[in-house]
This record gives sequence, structure tokens and C-alpha cells, in this order.
Amino acid sequence: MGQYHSNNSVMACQLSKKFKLRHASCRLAWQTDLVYYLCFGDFTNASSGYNRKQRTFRRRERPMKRVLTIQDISCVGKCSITVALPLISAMGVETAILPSAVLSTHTMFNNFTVKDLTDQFEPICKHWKDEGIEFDAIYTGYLGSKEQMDLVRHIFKEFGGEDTLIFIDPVMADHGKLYPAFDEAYAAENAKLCAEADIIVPNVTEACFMTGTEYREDFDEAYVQDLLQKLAKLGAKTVVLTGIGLEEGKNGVYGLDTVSGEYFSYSNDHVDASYHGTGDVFSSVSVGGLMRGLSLHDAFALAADYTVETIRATMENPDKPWYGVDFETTIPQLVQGLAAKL
Ligand code: PXL
Repeated sequence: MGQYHSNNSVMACQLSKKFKLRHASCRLAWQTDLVYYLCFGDFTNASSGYNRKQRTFRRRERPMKRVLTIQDISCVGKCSITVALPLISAMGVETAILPSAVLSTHTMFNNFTVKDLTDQFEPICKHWKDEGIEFDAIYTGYLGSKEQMDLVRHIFKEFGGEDTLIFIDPVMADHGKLYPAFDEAYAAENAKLCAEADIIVPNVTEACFMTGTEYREDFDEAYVQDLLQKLAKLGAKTVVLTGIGLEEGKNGVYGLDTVSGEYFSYSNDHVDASYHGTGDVFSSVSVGGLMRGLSLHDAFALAADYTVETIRATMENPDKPWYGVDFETTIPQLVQGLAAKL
């Protein structure tokens, strides 16, 4: 597992210069915040600091939240980072990326190429540490290997303070099957990683693989609640199942707050179409909403509504894309939907 040592001897002579620079930039940031406060009477999205210990969102005085998302870059295919970056940014949240791999396309295409970037995690994170960079949330999606998950766990420790939201989408399977790159051992590792999270958002297939539960297409509320209880035992604080339709023609999320023991749910119309990357759309909007200070319920509702709206828009596209959704056309609605909930 990688360690992030800082090479103090090499850097010693530059430290005082660096400190002065950083001090100056902090002062500038503080002054910018103050000017903003005096002009608008509030900080842009200052109410969304997430306190891990107290599990509350408290006021923080950073005018724009910064999310780190760790997942692959699929150059073509509209998933992972190419979805997270535009959507979270459009929601007014800075989006930093740590690419886990570069693929020519996502893995539903044939003959895709892959360049694993695990060896870049350590130097990139070391540089961030040296620069004093912090994150308000760390959001992980599709990862490539157990080794990467170990490094991600380390990143949670290094960059995940009390106020940092850890949001894990354990992307690895759908419709009862693991994606081509993964096996059951990978699912077991994903289950261990989920123990570190504040919020996890598996679909039913992923939840079944992580908890050793038999997968069912046709399920009822008792099955969903049982699955949530098993997920809760993995250790995350809030566990949310996506793709849950308990009523005819409905689809949505069903979650459990493991501290209060309360279940919650939200559903929208079921749209009879399946596209890659819709889970990434849902997770990205949820993270963006939480960073903008929305409650869990409002963030998930916004994400569910936006995902349905985007699937509908995609179905209207005469080109009939099969590999990803046309989120580009619905970004204005996302921004409006967010504004209505703020
Ligand atoms: O959207 C999930 C996803 C992310 N990244 C890659 C994928 C997939 C789903 O197939 O292949 C590389």
C-alpha cells in the first residue's frame, strides 16, 4: 500500500517562500469571502459543511465546496468522470479528479483499451498534501483493483477530515451480473471499502454481491429492507439502494439511516429504458446537491428526478445513443431544479 511521505529535506529551502505564498493566497481567499459576504449577505454555498462525527451539515466559510472524485476516465461513453465533472461543476461545486484509469471507451464496448493509473495515486496525493489541498467530499465510483481500493482507503485517511463527506458508489454490476472486469473477490473488497463511507448508493445487484444475497428482479419491501439491514452491517452510516420500484410504474431510491434506524424513500416514474452511466448521473447530482447544502432527501430527490428527465430526453434523440445519456441537453433543468431547492 502506498504511503504519502513528504520529502522535507529536499523541500526545506523552498518552505519559507512557499509558506509566504500560501499565506498570501489564504489572505486573498479570506478577503474575497468577506467582500462576497458584504455584497450578498451570505457565502455562496457556505451552509453545507458536513460534520462526520455529528453527521450534520454545518456552516463553513469556504465560498465554494470542493469535491474530489476518484473513478476512471472513459474517453468515449459518457460515464464516470466525464459525467461527474460537468454535472457537479454545473451545480456550482469545484470538482477535482483522480483518474483511476484511462479507457478508450467504457467496458460495454468491444475491444476497449485500458491504461491503469494506480501508480499515479501516490505522487498526485503527495503533491496535494504538500500544497495543503483539502476536500469537502470524496466521491468514489468505478475503481479497478483491490490495490486501488487500498490506496483509496489511505486517501480517505489523509484527506477525509471530520467535515469531509465520504460518498461511495460501489460501481461493479447491474441486472444481476458483474461488469466484465470484476469477480466475486472484487465485490468482497468493495464491501470492505463501503465500511469507510458516510453514504453508499449501490444498486440491487451490487448490494446482493456485497452481502451474499440472492438477486431477485421481482422484489417487495421486505426484501429491500432486509438488503438494507445487511448493507448497514458493512459499516456505512447511510445506505441507499437505487433502482427501487415497489409500485407499478415507479422507480427510485430506498434508504436506511443506520443511526436513527429510519427508512426513507423517494420515487419517480419508471422509464422503460436502460442506459450506461445513469448511476453515475444519479451519484454526481446527489453529491453536488449535498455539497450545496441540500438535505439527504432533497439531494436524492433532485438526483432521481434529473436522471429520469435525462433518460426521457435521451429517448427523444433520433440518433438513439445506446452507450450513455444525453445529460448535456438537460443541464439547464438541473441548475433550475437545484435553485428551486436551495
Ligand atoms: O457507469 C459505470 C461504468 C464506469 N466506468 C466504466 C464502465 C462502467 C459501466 O459499464 O465500464 C469503465
